Amino acid sequence: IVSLSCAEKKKKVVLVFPETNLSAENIIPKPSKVIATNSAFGLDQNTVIYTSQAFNGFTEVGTFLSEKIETLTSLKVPVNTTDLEQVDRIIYINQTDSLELETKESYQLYISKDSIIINSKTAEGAFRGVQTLRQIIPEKSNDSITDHPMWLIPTGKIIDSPNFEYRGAMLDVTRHFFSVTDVKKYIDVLAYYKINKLHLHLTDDQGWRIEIKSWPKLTAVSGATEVGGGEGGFYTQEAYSEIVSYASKHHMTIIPEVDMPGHTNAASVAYPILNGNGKTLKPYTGTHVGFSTFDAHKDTVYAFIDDVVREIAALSPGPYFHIGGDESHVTKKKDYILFVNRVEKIVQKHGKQMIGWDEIMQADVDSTSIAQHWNTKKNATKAAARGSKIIMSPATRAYLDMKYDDTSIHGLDWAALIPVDTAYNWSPTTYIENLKKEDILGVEAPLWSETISTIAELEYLAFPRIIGYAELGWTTDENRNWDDFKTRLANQTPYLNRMNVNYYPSTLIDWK
Ligand code: TNX
Repeated sequence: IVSLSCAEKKKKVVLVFPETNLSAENIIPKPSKVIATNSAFGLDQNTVIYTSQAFNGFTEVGTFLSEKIETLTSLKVPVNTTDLEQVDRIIYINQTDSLELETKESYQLYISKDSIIINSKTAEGAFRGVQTLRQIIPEKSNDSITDHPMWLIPTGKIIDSPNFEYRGAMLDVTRHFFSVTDVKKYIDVLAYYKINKLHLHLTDDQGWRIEIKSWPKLTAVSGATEVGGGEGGFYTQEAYSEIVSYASKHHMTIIPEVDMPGHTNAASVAYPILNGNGKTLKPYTGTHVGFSTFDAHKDTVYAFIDDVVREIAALSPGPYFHIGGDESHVTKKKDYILFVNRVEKIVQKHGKQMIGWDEIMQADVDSTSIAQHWNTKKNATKAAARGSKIIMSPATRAYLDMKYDDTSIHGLDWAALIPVDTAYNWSPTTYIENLKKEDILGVEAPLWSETISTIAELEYLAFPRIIGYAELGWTTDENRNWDDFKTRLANQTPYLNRMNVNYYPSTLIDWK
C-alpha cells in the first residue's frame, strides 16, 4: 500500500512480546472462527490507520476507530496520513469483494505483529470488524516493552459473519420519554455488540413523541403526557433526524413505529375525529392497554396516516416502517383487517416495507411485509406460510421489560420472570416449531417503559440481557454456549463501567 519508513527498523529495535491467546479473548458476539497465533500487535504512538478511500464510508469507519482508540488510550492515531516519518505499524481497513465474505456485514480480521487488516465488502462489514477489534484492545497499556506505552493486541485471524441480518433493540419512548442524549448513549453500547436495528416505539395511548408538521397538535397536545403524570416530551423532526444520523454513523437503522389502530388514545385526544371507540377522550397516564382504536371507516383517518407515514418516511432512510397493530381489542376483527390492508398500501406507497406485531397476520398482508412475533405462535406460522419474514421477540424470552426475578426493582412480570440465563438460552431458529431458518429475519429485544423513566433505569433492565440477545442474533446456535458466554459477559465490566452503564449485577454472573 505504502512504503513505510519504519522508525523501529531504523533504530533496529526488536520488540519482545509476552505470549497472547486471541481464542481466549472475551469477544461478544462470539465470532464464527478464531485462530490464535500467540504474539502481539503493539498499538502505540507510531500506529496509523489507512482505509480504502475510493469506497463509500471506509474512511469514516477509520475515523470512528481512531476516535474510540483515543477515548480508551489517549493515543491520536492518524487516518490516511501522508506523513510516514514515525510509522511502525498500520491498521488497514480494506474493501474487497472476496468470495469468502458471505454477507455485506461479514469481515475478516488479520492481526500480525506489524499490521492489522480488516477485510470487508462494505463499510458496514468494516464497522462490525472494528467492534471486534475494539473488544480486544486491552484496557491497560504495557509499559515494559519499549520506552513508551503500548497496548498489546493478540495476533491471529478472525473470520466472522452474522447468523441473522436483523439484530435489534426496541425502545418505548411513549410510556416515558427518553431524550436524544439517552438514545445516543444506548446506541453507543448497542453498536459495540453489533446490534444493527433500533426500533423506536414513537406513539401510544399515553403520548405522541414525533413532530408531524401537517398535524401539529399531535405533539403540541399529546407530547406533554406520559405514564404517571410526568411531563412527557417529543422529538422535533430535527431531533429525530439527529438520532437517525447518529445511528447511521453506527451502521444502525432506525425503525420508526406508529402504533395503530389500537394504542392510539394520544392521537385521538389531539384530533378527536380519528377516534373509533365512541367514548369521550381524556389524556391517559395509566398502564392499561387495548381500550383505544382509530375509526377504520373514515377517509380522514387514512388521509391522516398518509401524512404521518409520508413525513416520517422522508426522515427515515431505512427500508422499514412499523405500524404496530398489537392489542387492538376494541377494533372489530373485520375492521382491523380492512385497516391493516389499507395501511400496508400507504406504507408501500411511501417506499417502505411494513413491519407489524404478529396480529397483523390476521389481515391479507403481502409477502414483503414482516411479522414481529411477540405473543401468538400461530400468527408467526401464518406469516411463514405466506412467505413473510418473522422477527423473533417472544415476550417470555426477549422482553427487556420483564423482571429478572422477584427482587427486581423495575419491570413487569405478566409474560415471565427472565433471568440472564433464560434470556440467553433459547434459539430464535427453533423457538417456534416448523419454521425454517430462512423464515426468520432476526431477533429483537423490546424495552417497554411503563416502569422506567431514566437512562439508569433503562440500563438496569436492558443490561446485561441485551448483550445476550446481540449474541443470539449474530452467532449460530452451534457456536453458542451459556457457560462460555457467562465468562465473556463477566469480562464486559471494564467496558460497561467505562461507559457508565448501570447494568443489573445478576448473581448468576461472576462479575470481574
Ligand atoms: C404488551 S407487546 C404490549 C405493550 C406493553 C407491553 C408491556 C406489545 C406488542 N404490546 O403495549 O407495553 O405488553 O410488557
